[in-house]
Amino acid sequence: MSLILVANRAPVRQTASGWAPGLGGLASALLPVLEARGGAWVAMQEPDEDTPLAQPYPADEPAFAIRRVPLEVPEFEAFYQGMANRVLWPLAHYLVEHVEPDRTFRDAYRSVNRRFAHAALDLARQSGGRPTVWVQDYHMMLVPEMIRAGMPEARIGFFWHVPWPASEVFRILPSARDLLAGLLGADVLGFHTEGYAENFRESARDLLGAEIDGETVVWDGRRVRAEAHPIGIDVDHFQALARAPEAEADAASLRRDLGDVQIVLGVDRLDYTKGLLLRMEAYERFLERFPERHGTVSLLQIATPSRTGVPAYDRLRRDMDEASGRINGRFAKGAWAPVRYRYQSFDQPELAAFYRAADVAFVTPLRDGMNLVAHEFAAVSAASARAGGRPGALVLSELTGAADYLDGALMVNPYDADGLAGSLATALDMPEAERRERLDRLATAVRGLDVHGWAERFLASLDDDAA
Ligand code: GDG
Repeated sequence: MSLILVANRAPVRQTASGWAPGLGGLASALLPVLEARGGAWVAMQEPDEDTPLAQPYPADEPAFAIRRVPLEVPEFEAFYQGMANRVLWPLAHYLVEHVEPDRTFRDAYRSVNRRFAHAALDLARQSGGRPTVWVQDYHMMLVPEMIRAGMPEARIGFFWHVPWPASEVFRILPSARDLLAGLLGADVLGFHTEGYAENFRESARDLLGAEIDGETVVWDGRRVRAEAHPIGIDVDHFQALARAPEAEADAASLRRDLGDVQIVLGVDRLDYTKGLLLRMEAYERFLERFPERHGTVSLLQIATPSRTGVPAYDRLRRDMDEASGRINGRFAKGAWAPVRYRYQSFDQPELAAFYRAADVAFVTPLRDGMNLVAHEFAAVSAASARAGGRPGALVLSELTGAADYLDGALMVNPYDADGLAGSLATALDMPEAERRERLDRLATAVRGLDVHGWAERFLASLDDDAA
């Protein structure tokens, strides 16, 4: 059975030696599925992007096709930077002060969603039989209903990668009802946690008057299941990176560079949902409260550039420069820098070396659908500890999806700067036996959520539903 995927981004990237799989979890989860089943992936083409509109992949022995939907500058700005990044993203994360509803955004969102739906329908008609279409994330909320209208017999799945907020928050959106109706064109809707699925069902009940029957939303004569399907990482891939000799050498040289300190690590896209400023404040509080620790610990914060050109992101970049400069200005002494802040991206082997070198991963988003950095750290640190490396400890925000699953982490409230400072001290002092015991539990949890199982389980549920 062939599969048509619809997602904002394509699963491949251009490298010096040709096309290669994308680096994200979505690409690594879904490429093997598409390679096995055949089909197509529909993605956007940004205005300045020079990629083929139709691309068989891989070029030598094509298993599926990539189809791009080209966007003009005004469309890209209103649909992607506007509706997706300035309305839906902050709303899903309860950061209502960042939500900027705008009629132009809403119109562009509908027309771009329609173009994606048309591309998917075109491919579905060519494929013959009863196609399965799997739509991804908050950029594409109207696509399920549009595909259903063009092809009522299609099997349609949708996966929502961010939190689904409480119904009372979702209803703030002027287009809330239209967006819900758009999603309810699907047969199965997947979320990272049962809590998000429940919030979705309540939104459908409160705003559309839908009936709820267990996990099923009954509306407009159709039954739509809203289920938890937690995503994970490609565990074998990360553990292989962890055990590579380069990771060991890079981790050792990083430790030498930072001096004889314990390393607290943050790895995030530079995004206001990740709790970076409050994390810096908490770390400052920690340095105030525990002067005896000066010179013994450094916070290595990697912030990957993201959504540049959106004002809130540009502002956060300036605020983070200011916060890291302030803390170093207050506390640095001799060769010791309390904060090592790097605003840049790294490749995955380099990230694995950071995870391996870290004594504590400080993962404190204000909200996060899942948070894969926590999974990656746990997988790498556990593999490295088994191979004789130092076991790390995970401090994790209880407002992430990952907190539902990652038994073994120290849970924190990311808004509580004093609590964060105290938990950081506890994590740094944690005896080795406890670190190992917690890492074992974390590694088991992360293995159980491996991303390949995620895709298989979701598609199996969709097949069952529409059988
Ligand atoms: C969304 C949801 C949900 C980061 N810096 C670099 C780099 N990364 C990679 C990490 C990780 C990924 O980016 C980030 O994933 P997260 O899950 O932590 O966060 P979002 O990007 O916000 O993802 C989230 C996810 O979708 C999946 O459903 O978990 O809640 O917000 O894989 O390693 N990768 C490379 N260089 C970097 O500098 N190569």
